[in-house]
Amino acid sequence: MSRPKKALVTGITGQDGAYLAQFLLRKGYEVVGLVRRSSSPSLERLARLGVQNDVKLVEGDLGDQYSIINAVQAEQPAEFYNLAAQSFVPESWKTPVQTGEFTGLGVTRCLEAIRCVNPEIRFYQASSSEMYGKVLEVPQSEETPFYPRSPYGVAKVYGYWITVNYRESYGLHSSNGILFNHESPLRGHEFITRKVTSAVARIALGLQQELRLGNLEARRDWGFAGDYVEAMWLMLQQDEPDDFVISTNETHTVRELVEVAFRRVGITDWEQHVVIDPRFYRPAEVDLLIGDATKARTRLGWSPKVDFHGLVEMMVDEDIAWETERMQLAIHSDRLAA
Ligand code: NDP
Ligand code: GDR
Repeated sequence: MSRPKKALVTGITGQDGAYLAQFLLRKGYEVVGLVRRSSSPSLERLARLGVQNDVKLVEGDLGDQYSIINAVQAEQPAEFYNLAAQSFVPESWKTPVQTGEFTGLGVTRCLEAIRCVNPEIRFYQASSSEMYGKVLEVPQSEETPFYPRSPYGVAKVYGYWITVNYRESYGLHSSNGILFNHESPLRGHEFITRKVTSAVARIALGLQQELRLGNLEARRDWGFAGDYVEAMWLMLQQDEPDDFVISTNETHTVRELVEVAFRRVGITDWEQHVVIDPRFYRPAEVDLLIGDATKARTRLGWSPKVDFHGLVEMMVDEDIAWETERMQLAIHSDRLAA
């Protein structure tokens, strides 16, 4: 019997890492996750998908070349998915150097590890629609020039080109997925979708009164993370490496997101709960992101399954269930303490 394929995944504790681990395990892969040293690594997302005991974790940091070489040398994966990054755009204005270090240079460290240890390992880089920034074309495709608008976007442009460069310089099978925003019940609470759906759940349950937001007119092309990890895998199954836009080809405003989320819990006068707070505006905004994923559809046979309304409603429903469970646990522990 042949040995299962092995994949090394950086960023496995993040949203996409958890969904990709689950996806690869279902395909029969051995999954190894690179995690940075911490007194208690957060395995919460892997646990919520029920796969925390099925992945092997190895220590490593995108800031440390040696640790990545060590992990690749020890594990000898067939595929390497680089999902790790400082991924929150506003944070990148506060920590531009660190963002460049991990989100940008970290990609070179991964590629160098592959080049030194085994150039046959296939590589996926988590590139981003933020590279289009002040968009030069609508919708954005693989041919659209980049114009990043944040230190994060600038670092991702570097990561994109170094991935192309190692493909052209050393013949590596290295591909960029240019992914537009993708969300899920496992999304970090600082990102707009989860910030809205968790607040809506708490407001519906009487646990919170107001929701403070920034620019309601910003537009994004939002998809479901569970759909997008399949596209990552498909890219590495192609004979030739290449770059692909992954998106839903629909755009919605933050205002629509807020309306759909509140409507799900029966609240129509949502303006009563929303406070516009200048703290959540950005120094430079990305206004109109909408992807054209024709190449992925035709060449990879990929298409998204969950639409915008389905996504927002799934997230609100899970946040209601989550908050309800937390309330019940609190009541239960109060009873025990009494
Ligand atoms: P998350 O923010 O949820 O996860 C980021 C992951 O990176 C975490 O596991 C984090 O580990 C890890 N990480 C951060 N810094 C380091 C480091 N120095 N060394 C090792 N690991 C590190 O991101 P997502 O899952 O949403 O996104 C995955 C990737 O896709 C990111 O590169 C992101 O920039 C990119 N992307 C995301 C999109 C989206 O809409 N979600 C769209 C386009 C691109 P820890 O738990 O230790 O913090
Ligand atoms: P983004 O995601 O910057 O697109 O990056 P985010 O959800 O943070 O912002 C989307 C849009 O919502 C507007 N907005 C707010 N955003 C946040 N976070 N908080 C608010 O209160 C708020 N009010 C309005 C923002 O101005 C913005 O226009 C995500 C990350 O996952 C990146 O890593 C990834 O590369 C890109 O998506 C594609």
